[in-house]
Amino acid sequence: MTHLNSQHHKDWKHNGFLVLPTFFNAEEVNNIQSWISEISSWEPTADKWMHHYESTKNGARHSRSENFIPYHHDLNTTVTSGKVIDVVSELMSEPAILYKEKINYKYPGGGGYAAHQDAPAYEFVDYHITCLISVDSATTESGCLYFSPGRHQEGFIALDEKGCISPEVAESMNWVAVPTEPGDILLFGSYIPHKSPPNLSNEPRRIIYLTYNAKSQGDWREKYYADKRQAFTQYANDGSNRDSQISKIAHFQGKVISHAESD
Ligand SMILES: O=C(O)CCC(=O)C(=O)O
Repeated sequence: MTHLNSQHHKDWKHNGFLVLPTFFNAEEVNNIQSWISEISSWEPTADKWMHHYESTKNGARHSRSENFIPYHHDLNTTVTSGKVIDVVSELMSEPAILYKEKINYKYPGGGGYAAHQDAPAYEFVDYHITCLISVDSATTESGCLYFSPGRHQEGFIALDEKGCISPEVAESMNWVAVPTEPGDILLFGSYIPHKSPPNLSNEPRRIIYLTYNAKSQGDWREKYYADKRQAFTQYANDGSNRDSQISKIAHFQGKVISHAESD
């Protein structure tokens, strides 16, 4: 079954991102919302899923969870079979496989993300497509994504020491807000520049990000998380302060705190 028409393909090629409204129906959205709540209630572990926390105006909150797919049967089925992987494979013109997954919670007062491309943080394979599932409304007030249309064809753009697009160059770029509603998906490649503001609303802005690579390039998911865990252990000990990041690039602008500080 195909999910995309020729206009979708044209928009994807031209802009480097694509919104498919109401990809999930109301019942599916309800399920996804309750799965996300379950995952966020899991106690942190040293070797399975990871949670990250930030300090907000309402106190400590989750900023991100990742590496949860092997431990949640229903979400696992939803993202590794059926229409999500089908639509990503359609855009890739070949079968896709999950590379990594995360939930960015962005609770009220939660931090934004500086202008960046994902490719510098996604190692081992040179191209990825991410399928964003809007769990809540993402508006300009609650911190939806902004993209710079058409700038996905230029390779790395003005990478600075943080792994982001240098602020001077980012300032000169054209940005469009891409709000989404619960059940919408937003697809984007790993070279498209994007950013998002903090959540200035009183509502959560939870989003799931599912990142895939071409299956023909191998299954890197376990290696990605083993490598990330090892890198963050090193950051905690090398005095570089990089353990205050939530990714290998320093794009997150919230105030990161540890699990101990979140209690
Ligand atoms: O969730 C957001 O607001 C943006 C997240 C993002 O760009 C990222 O995690 O790389």
